[in-house]
Amino acid sequence: MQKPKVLVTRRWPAAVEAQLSERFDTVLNTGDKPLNEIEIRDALRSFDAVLPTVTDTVSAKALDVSQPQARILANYGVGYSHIDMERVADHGMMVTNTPDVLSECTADIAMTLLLMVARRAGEGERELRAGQWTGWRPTHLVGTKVSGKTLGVVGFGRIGQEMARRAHHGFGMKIIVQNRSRVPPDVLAKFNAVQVDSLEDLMPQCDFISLHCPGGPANRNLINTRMMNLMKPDAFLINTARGEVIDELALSRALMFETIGGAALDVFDGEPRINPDLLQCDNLVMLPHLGSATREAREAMGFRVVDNLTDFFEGRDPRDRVS
Ligand code: 8YV
Repeated sequence: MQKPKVLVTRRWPAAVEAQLSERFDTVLNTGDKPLNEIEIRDALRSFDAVLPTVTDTVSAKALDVSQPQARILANYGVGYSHIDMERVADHGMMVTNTPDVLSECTADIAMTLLLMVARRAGEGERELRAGQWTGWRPTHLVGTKVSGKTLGVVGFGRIGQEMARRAHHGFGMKIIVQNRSRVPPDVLAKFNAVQVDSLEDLMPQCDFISLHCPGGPANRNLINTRMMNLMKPDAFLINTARGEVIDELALSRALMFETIGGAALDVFDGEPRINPDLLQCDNLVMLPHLGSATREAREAMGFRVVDNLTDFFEGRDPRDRVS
C-alpha cells in the first residue's frame, strides 16, 4: 500500500523526522524560511497531510482551495490560533495538536520570566555585558520579592496548572484563577487556589499575572489599557500564551509611564517582528518564543504528531483531535 504523503513545514528533531520517514512518504521543507500562504495552499492540494507549526499561517487565503487533498492538519504545538478553524471545518479537515508534553517546559519558561522581571535579571545582564557594572551597592537593581506574593493565572488548562504548581509549591505564592469554565474544586485545592468570575476581579488583587489562555480572535487584546489600569502599579504581567492576547501598544505605554511594574513576554503579536515601542522599555523582559524549546519537549511533541497521524491514517480517532 502506498504511504500517505506528508509535508513537514520546518525541520524537526532528527529522531522524529526518522520515524516520520519510516511511516510516511515524508517531504521536509529544508529551507530556512516558513512557508507563505500560497505555498501552504499548494501543499494542501498535493499532500495527504500538512504538519504546520506556529509560523505557518493557515489562513482563509491558504485554505482557498476547492478540493484539498489534505484531510488532516497535524499541528506541531498546542496552540493553533494560526489556523483558521472555520475554513478548515468547511473543508471537513481534521486538526490535531500536541498537548501535555510541553506543559511543564512552558510553565518553566513562564516562571523564568516571572523571576527575571521581578529580580531585574534582564536589566542586570544587559548592564554587565555592556561593561557598565560599577560594582555592588545597596541600591543597585533592587527588584521585588517573589515568595509569598499573589499570582493570577488567566486560563487554567494544563500549562496554567503547571505554573500554579511551581508558584504555589515552590515559592509559596497565593493563586487566583480566572478561567472560561468552572474549575473543579479538587483541582483548585491542589494549589490552594481560588477562582474568580472575571478578569476585572482578578487584576487588582495580584502582584503577578500570568497568561495561559488560547490566542485567536476571541482573546485578541484581552489585556488592554482598561485591564492594565486595574493592575496594582507595581504588578507584573507575564505572557507565554499568544502575543495577540495583549494590546502591545497599550503595554508599551503602561511600561513607559510605569503604571505597572513590568512585563515579561515569550510571545508577540506578529512575531518575529517586535513592536519597536516595546524595545524601548527597560522594565520588560523578552524571549524569542522559547516556551517548549527543550530537547525533551520538542521530541515528545513530534512523536505525538506521529501518533496522531498514524491513528488518522489507520482509521482510528487521533487522541489529540481538536476539530
Ligand atoms: C511551540 C507553542 O513551540 O505549542 C505551542 O503552542 O507556542 C510553542 O511552544 C510552537 O507552537 C511550535 O509550533
